[in-house]
Amino acid sequence: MTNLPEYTPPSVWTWNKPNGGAFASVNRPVAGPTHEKELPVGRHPLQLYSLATPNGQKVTIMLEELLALGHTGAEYDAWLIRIGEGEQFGSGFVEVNPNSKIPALMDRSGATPLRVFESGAILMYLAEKFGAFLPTTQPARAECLSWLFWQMGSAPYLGGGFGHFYAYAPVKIEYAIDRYAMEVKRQLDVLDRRLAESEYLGGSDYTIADIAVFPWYGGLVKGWQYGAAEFLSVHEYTHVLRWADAILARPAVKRGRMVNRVSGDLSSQLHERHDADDFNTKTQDKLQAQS
Ligand SMILES: N[C@@H](CCC(=O)N[C@@H](CS)C(=O)NCC(=O)O)C(=O)O
Repeated sequence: MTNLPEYTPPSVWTWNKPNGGAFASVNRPVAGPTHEKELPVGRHPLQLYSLATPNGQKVTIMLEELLALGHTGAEYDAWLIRIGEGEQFGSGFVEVNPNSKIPALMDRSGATPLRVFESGAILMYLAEKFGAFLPTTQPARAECLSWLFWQMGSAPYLGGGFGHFYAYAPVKIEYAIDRYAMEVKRQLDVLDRRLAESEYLGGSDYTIADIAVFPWYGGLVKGWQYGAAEFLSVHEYTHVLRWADAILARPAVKRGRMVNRVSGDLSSQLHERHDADDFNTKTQDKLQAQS
């Protein structure tokens, strides 16, 4: 081990300097809003405030899947929250998610608007509301929820651990990258063994467990995350790749991945989604050609 930085923690931590990390300008050690800003409200029953990160994609994929099944009550407005610019700290957003992280959902279909935050809670809420993508009988329900909650507990090691230290930290720390690369490879092996014996994570049916895990671990094996495909030898996880390709072939998944996307090919970026036809007319390539 050669490159451990020298640091002796003081007896009490204080926040006195920007740390140089990729998100230093928005990270703070306190919660709550930084500024007054009401959230926009569109015409549909569901109002989503999000960005097409893996956590954001889970919800847009789910909503597009529900619409594809014919659940018109799942029509939604997807508003863009630019987390790099601190929009998650606006007062309106904090009222929907006191944790100031995307995705956040308001269901305005009832007499009283209802908020849901945390992507796993949003997936469960929508699955129960529409009776889809979550088995109602055991043992399938328990298996589906086990993998859903596996994702919620595991992905922070991938994003906040591996991704942060491999791609975003201002210094490459061998100890941190080793620790999280080992854990992420172990997680990929967990998934690979499960998907060797089962078509989908919950069993023979596609469920919210797959919808939650795909944007993170499917994205990793497809080489979309952190430029780390070669470093993590993702080609070894053949069953995860087979599963990721099957999910990616779903039209609703293709649409869900485009919503609130602000990077990549212009034709894949639908900054806001207010109507099913927006996929044909409001992607950035089309909007820029008109202006
Ligand atoms: N456990 C949360 C995690 C949400 C999360 O970490 N969102 C990130 C984007 S992927 C975010 O909003 N970050 C902004 C910030 O940390 O200030 C969930 O699954 O909804």
